[in-house]
Parts: sequence; C-alpha cells; structure tokens
Amino acid sequence: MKLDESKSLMQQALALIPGGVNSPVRAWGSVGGTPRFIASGDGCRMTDVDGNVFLDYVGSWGPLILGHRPPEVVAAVAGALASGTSFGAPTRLEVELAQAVCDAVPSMEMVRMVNSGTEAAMSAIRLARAATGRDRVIKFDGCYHGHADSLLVAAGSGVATLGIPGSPGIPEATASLTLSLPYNDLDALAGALEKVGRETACIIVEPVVGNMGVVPPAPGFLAGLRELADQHGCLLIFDEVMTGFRLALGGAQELYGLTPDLTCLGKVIGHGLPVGAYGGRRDLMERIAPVGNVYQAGTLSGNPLAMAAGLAALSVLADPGRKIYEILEARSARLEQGLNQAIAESDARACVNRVGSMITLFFNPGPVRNWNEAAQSDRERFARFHGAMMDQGVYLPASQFEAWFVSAAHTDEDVDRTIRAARSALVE
Ligand code: HOZ
Repeated sequence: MKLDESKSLMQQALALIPGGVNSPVRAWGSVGGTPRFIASGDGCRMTDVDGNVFLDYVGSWGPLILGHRPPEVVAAVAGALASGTSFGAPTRLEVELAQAVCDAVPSMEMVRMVNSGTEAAMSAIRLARAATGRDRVIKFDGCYHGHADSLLVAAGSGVATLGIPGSPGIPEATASLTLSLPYNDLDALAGALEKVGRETACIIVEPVVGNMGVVPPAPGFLAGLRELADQHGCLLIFDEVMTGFRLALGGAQELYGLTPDLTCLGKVIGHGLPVGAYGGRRDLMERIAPVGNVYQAGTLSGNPLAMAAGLAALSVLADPGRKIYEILEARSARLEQGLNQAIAESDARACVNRVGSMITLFFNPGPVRNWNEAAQSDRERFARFHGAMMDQGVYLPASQFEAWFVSAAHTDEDVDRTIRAARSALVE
C-alpha cells in the first residue's frame, strides 16, 4: 500500500503540531504504523492522500450516521454558506434545530448549543453544581466526557489508550471533587453515595459506553442510577455524545426508557460539523444566563453551517420512510454475527460487544462489563489486527478502547468484505 504522501505530511506535521495531530489517538501511538492523512470521504468510504480507499468504521468518531457527504447535508450546508458563515447573533436555524432536538429527545425541554461534547459536559457539570449547591461529581471508570478539568479522572478514550491516569495541569483540588467508580456496579455507587451523597451535585454517565470500547449497561444499571440519584438529591446527566441520535432518534435514553435530568450531545448533532449541545429540564436550563446567573457563552455557538447540517441530518433520521434505524441494526447485527463466527474459527481469545450500530471487538475472552475487564484486553494483538485490517482496506479506530461505528451507507457487501478481512486478520 502506498504511504509516501501520508508519511511526508506526518513528518511536516510533527514539527508543527504536538505529535503531528490535533487529537491524540489520531497519532496511532498504541497501534504503530503511519496515520493516514485523509483527502476525502464518500458514503462509507474514505480516500487518503496516497489514493488508498478504506471502508470507514470511525465515521469521525460517531457522528456520520448517514456516512460521508450525504446529499441532504451537503445541500443544506452549501445553502447556509451562501448566506454567511457566522454572525454572532441569533438565526432562524438555531430555533429550528432546537425544536428538532427537543422533539427527538423529550427529556430536553430546553437546549443550549455549544461547540463540542467537551463544552457540553463541562457546562452541564457547572449547571448541576449551581442547581444543587454541591461540588462533588461522580463518574465511572473508563467513561470519557471530554477533557474538561473536572472530568479527566480515570477517563477512557485517548487517556486510556495512552495509559494516562489523569493529567498534569489539573489542580488536585479540582480532581479530588470527582469520584470515579466502576461502571455497572450499583453497590459501589450506593456505598459512595452513603458517604458523599449530600455533597454530590451529579452522576454523569455514558449510558452505553463507547470510550473504553463498547460496553453496554447491565440490566437495571441505568434505572438504578436514576433511583440512587433521586434518593440522594443528585442530578443524573447522560452523556450521549456518541449514542445521541445513533442508538435511536431519542438516543440511549429512548432505547432504555430512562429520563435523565440533563443530556449532553456532541458532534453527532451536526453530522460531523463542530457543534455540541446540552439540555434538559426547563427549571434547570432556566438557570443559564441570561435567564439565570450560570454563565456560559460562545461566539460560534449555534453556528449557521453546523445548524443547517444538523437540521438536514435530523430530518433524514426522523423520516420513518428512510428506515435508518432498521438499516443500522440489520447491518450491525450482520457484522457482529460475522465477527463472532470469525473469532470462533480462529485461535483468538476475543469477544464482541455491540449495542445498535456501536461495536467493539475486544482481544479478551470476555465478558467485558467495565474498565477493569476492558483493560485486560491484549492490546498488542489488537495492534496487529488493526494493521492487518488497514492492509485490507478497512479503517478501524486506532485503539482497542474505542467504538467502531456502522453507518447507514454501509451495505451488506461492505459488511461481508469487512468480515472476510477480519477472518484473515484474526489468523496469526
Ligand atoms: N477521543 C475521541 C474519540 N473518543 C477521538 C477524537 C479525535 O481524534 O478526533
């Protein structure tokens, strides 16, 4: 496979950008090899600067539910672009997207647009602290809620991939207010709340974890969170940066029938354009300035290009005639089944976790129910698997601890090709 252009760009980038990348996992530190510089995307395919074409299971880390460049989104962004790129003033598109989001996710009675999932989670935590008058935050090991100071404790995603337990630069006083507990362990949570429940502002969770690889909630776990949060007067925040609009139009909360107090959405809301949002109960959201005194702001918040993209994508997702969720489920189930069969035919000690169109093959006999179990996966074997899949034109996340995302643009043939590639990559 030709790699000259990617290699040359990486050399230039290394001199200019830390690690050559603008987000750590893109450097492929844990799998080795040359990160591919991408030139374009089309449907479920990406083409790199050397002309290599890949079946893409990263999908910009989740938001590309309809694949690259769906015509509806391209037309909407082009239309918005013709009117201007940013005004720093309210626009009609913001009102329309707010309505569409609140319709899709009923627990979001009001919504505030921001620019990323990090910003959404950071702002939701500030609101929870203000609303409860409490400082402590409870999260779960291996869940990742962006890189804000309060949340970068025992986090998943890039920090788990790089083995960074926390980050220098975060004051101990801030980190000490965040308690991280094992995911799927209600007893641990109940015990912690007995001790610090009265000081705890909120429990924040990825309802289906994507950032330690895919880990589903055990039956009753999410309902237990709701109950314990209510018992102790804490708010429950669902971080649906990956799951929002993907697992169902109303996200994981629709799939599992739960109502959080606040919800965070990220890049998924703009089908990949830089946008995020947080929202929830009206009485909480009315504490946000300028109605209330909890401050949060941003010039690019509600950016017209991102709003147009989000509206176009949501209208496709919400159209029952397009059957997007049926398509995603059918393709993803086919992939899961094929991968399980390929594992059974190989000598690999591996298992597959899947919820809807989020899937991870762990080099771990399983079950994988929490970070401790995920962390026992054979990362070297994953690295070899990743390289072998890339060689066969299948682009996977460059980390054992990330989700693969299936899009509605993947066809049965694409999935079957992926399974054939996996069958060969699993043989060593
Ligand atoms: N941490 C992100 C996925 N969970 C990756 C972001 C990126 O590199 O774009």
